[in-house]
Amino acid sequence: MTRASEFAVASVSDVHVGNHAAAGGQVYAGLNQRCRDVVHALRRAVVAAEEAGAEHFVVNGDLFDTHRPSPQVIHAVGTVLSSFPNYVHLVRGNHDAASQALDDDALAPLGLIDNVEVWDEPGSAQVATWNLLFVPYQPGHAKLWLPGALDVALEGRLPNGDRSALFVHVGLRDEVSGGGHPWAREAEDAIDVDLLASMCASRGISRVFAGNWHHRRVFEFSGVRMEQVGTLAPTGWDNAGLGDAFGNVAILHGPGGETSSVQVACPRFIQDTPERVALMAAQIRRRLDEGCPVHVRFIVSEARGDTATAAQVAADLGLTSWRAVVDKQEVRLRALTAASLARSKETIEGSLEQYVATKLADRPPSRRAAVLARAKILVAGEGRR
Ligand SMILES: [Mn+2]
Repeated sequence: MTRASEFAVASVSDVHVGNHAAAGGQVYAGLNQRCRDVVHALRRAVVAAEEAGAEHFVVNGDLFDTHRPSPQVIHAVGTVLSSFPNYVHLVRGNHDAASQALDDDALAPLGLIDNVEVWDEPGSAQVATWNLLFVPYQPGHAKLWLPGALDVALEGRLPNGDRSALFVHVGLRDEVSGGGHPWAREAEDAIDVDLLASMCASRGISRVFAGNWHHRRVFEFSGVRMEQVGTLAPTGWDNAGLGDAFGNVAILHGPGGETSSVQVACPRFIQDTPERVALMAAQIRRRLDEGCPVHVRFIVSEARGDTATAAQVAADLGLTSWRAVVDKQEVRLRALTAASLARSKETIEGSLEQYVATKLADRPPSRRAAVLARAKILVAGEGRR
């Protein structure tokens, strides 16, 4: 692929490298299979960046899943990043950070690598006539702290830098993102895209690449193009799907500011009934062929009698990572029915016994027992009606 660009900046987001327990697979040298798969996705992204001629490779936060990854995990990530021939910028995300203190994060050891810069406070770098602004995660309402952070980042810009691109760890919100859930509307770690656009436009920032929320989205307002880059490696069944929302390497081309996108193979998660998974077979095969590990959780049900179907579909697709779980709805109903049966039986029989014992206190025990037995039959009959 040839491009007319003089330079390029590649960025990825929310890699969440770590030894995730679910579908973790076999551990070797401190990394489980799922962790190795994610490191592999990162390696593909670095190679794609290099092939696109990128001079800078940026991670827009949450490179790691926790602030205390094991030394083996840090080493694996460091090996990949140090293989990039140019500059690497690591913007601190909420998952990377232990506290707001400088160097109190999982990224700090990687900052010791020659070509790697860690941004745990706002700052900038230059490539030709572009200012690259880096703004890490901060707690509190993004709309309150972001303007100040942008101004701090802009303080270091070159006088001849006439255009700016922002790399930040903050969710980009419109009425669709977050599925319109109330939590998304209230989330402090996200900002309304129209508000962000006006903040950027007034500061000469025309391109935004953001981490934090995991589904890729692109917005444009007031000449400001804003990309929620999306997770490079879905973190589990919360990020289920086979589409293009994940595995994205976003590329900014200079000097004009054009953008493009490269998709790399990354782990994929699917959760659905065997019947519906079977309908996705062609798409699943395509992802498997690309090198995506595909993890499937079949939702099976006694009522539908599709437990055997799950095994059949898994075998047909040649899946190596799958399991069947009983439909939560069915489990809940079964549990509720059992609990209410147990409860009503206990309470009704208990109160009958108490009632008979009180009312017939002066009668012989044999008489009380006979009345109680008769009452129980009547109540049970009543219940069966
Ligand atoms: Mn994240």
